[in-house]
Amino acid sequence: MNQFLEIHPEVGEALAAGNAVVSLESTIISHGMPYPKNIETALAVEQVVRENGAVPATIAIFNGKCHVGLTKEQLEYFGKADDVWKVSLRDMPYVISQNLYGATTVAATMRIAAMAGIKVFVTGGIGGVHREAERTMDISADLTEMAQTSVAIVSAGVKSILDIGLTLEYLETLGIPVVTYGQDEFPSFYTRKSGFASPLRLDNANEIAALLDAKWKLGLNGAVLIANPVPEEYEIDAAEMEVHILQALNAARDANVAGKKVTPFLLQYIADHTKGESLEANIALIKHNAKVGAEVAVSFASLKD
Ligand code: PSU
Ligand code: MN
Repeated sequence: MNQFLEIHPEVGEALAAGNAVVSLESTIISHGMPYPKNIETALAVEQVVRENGAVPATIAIFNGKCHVGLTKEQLEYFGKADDVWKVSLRDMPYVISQNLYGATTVAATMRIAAMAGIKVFVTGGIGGVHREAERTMDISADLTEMAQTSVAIVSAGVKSILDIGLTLEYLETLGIPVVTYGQDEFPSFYTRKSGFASPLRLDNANEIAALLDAKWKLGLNGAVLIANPVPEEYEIDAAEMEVHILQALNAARDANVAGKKVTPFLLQYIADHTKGESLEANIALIKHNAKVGAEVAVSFASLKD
C-alpha cells in the first residue's frame, strides 16, 4: 500500500469486499462554499451517497497524508480553517513532503481515488478551459488529469465562468467520453442548458456503468465525464447568471488575479453577489450528483469480470 495513503477503515472494508464507494473532493468545502453551509453540505452529500447504497470517501491531505474517507472532525476542520492549501497535482509533492493540510481539487482527488482503487467520483463542477484561454493559457489540470486517470466523474456540467465550447473541444482532443444523464443538451452547472449539444447521452445508471466497463476493459485509460443537470426547481436563469459572471471576470482582471487563485476568486465573487440563490442551487445539484454517482458505483460494483 502506498505510504502516503491513509484509508478510513469503512472505506477499506468496502473496497476489499468489492462494494460501491464514491469519492468526494475537498476543495469545494474549503474554497468553493462559505462556512457553515460547506460543512453541512459535505455531510449531507455523504448521507445521500449512503442512502443510495455506497460508502462515501471524502479525500483531503492531512498533515502530509492523503486521507481517503474523513471523520466528521476532519471535515469540520476543512470547512473552518483558512490555512488550507488548494491542492492540484503540481502541489501534491510539496504539501505532502512539508506535512501540510490540503483540500484537493478534482485532479488531485481523482488521482488519490485511483491510488485507493475507487472508480467513481462526485463533485459539483469541474475545472476546464477558461474564457480567453487563447490569451492566458489558463486550462485546468483537471482536464489533463482526466486523460490519464480511470475514474468516472459526476458533475453538473461546466460552469459558465469557463468557456464551455472550448472545454468540450479539449475533452474531445483528450479522448474523454462526455455523457449527459437524461437529456440531449450539455448542462452548465446552474442551468440545464448551455447551448451545446452533449456529445453523448445515457438515461440510466446501468448503461453508464456498462460504458465505464467497456472503456476500461478496452484498455482506454482515463476518465468519463458524466454531466448531470441541476434539478429543474433549482435552476437559475442563464442570462441572470451571465451578468454576475461577467462582473466577476472583470473584477478578477482589475485585481490581476492569476494562476490557481482565479477559480476560487470567481466562485467567491459569484457567491457573494448572488447570495442565497446560487448557493441553494449549488447544494441541490451536488446532492443530486451524489445520488447519481452512488447509483453508478452500485451498478458498476455489481458487474462481474
Ligand atoms: N468549479 C466549480 N466549483 C469548484 C471548483 C471548480 O464550479 O469548487 C474547484 C474544483 O475543486 C476544481 C477546481 O477541481 O476548482 C479547479 O481549479 P483550477 O481552475 O484552478 O484548476
Ligand atoms: Mn487555472
